[in-house]
Amino acid sequence: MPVVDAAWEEWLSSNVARGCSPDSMIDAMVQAGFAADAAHVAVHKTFGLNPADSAFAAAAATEAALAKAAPQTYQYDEPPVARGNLIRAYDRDVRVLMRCERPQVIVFADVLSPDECAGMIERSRHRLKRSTTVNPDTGKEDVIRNRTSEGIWYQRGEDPFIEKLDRRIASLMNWPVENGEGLQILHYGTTGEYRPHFDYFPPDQPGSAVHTARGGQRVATLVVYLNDVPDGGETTFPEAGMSVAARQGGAVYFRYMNGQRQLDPLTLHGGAPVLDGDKWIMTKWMRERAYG
Ligand code: PD2
Ligand code: ZN
Repeated sequence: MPVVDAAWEEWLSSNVARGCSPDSMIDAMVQAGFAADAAHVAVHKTFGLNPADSAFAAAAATEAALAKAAPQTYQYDEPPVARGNLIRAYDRDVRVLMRCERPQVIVFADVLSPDECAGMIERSRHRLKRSTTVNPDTGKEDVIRNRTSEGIWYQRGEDPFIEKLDRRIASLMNWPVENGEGLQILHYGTTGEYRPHFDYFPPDQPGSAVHTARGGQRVATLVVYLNDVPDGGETTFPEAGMSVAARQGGAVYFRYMNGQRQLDPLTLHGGAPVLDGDKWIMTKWMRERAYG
């Protein structure tokens, strides 16, 4: 189990300064392998609150502490995605269903056709491996309980079909295709979930440097739903009180790094437990520079 060393103390204070909520910080620490009570104590000490005092949990105390921390607010500059209700993305017209400004989230329909979704599932089904999560201390990929799914990665442009999807998605996200990581396919069975997390690599966690050495920080994500999920499996944004249902061919885009390289804590997100059936998604993460 990790310990609250100097790097974690730095992470705690910078997250308080950025305006993260205590709950989101506790979630992130638990995701990184801390016991819930240890995370709870560390977070509340950083907020200058006494963890033994039951009043500290009261919303008023939390609000006061947040106000005192004088967060450096994330600046919402213009996202790169085109305006309008229909976007020509390389070889396909993609419909916009919803746009949210804070955090920057866009929901699309028709990113992939039903045949393309089925083709992606079929070519991936036999190659799945249990998914991993980045260990914040070491930067290595660990299999942990917070992510109960199986997945595979495709190399960028590894065959003409994958290359077409890489180009379509880069065009939709309006970000260079070279800055994209390879497509990842994930499969969740019933009860499978991915607890709330950030897709960016927290700058103050020791393990992040291993990942940002190639291509820099992640800037935005596109999650494409490859099947309809009968119940559960939404992509949730707990800080924004928002969730997106999985509809075949649809997708959710979210952007978390602005032009000043600030990171948006409101993009905390997760994959809710699948309550009926299973769930297939395809994810593209974009970096600030070429991901060579
Ligand atoms: O499965 C999802 O909806 C989901 C939600 C959030 C997947 C990811 N993040 C991810 O793969 O990062
Ligand atoms: Zn994610």
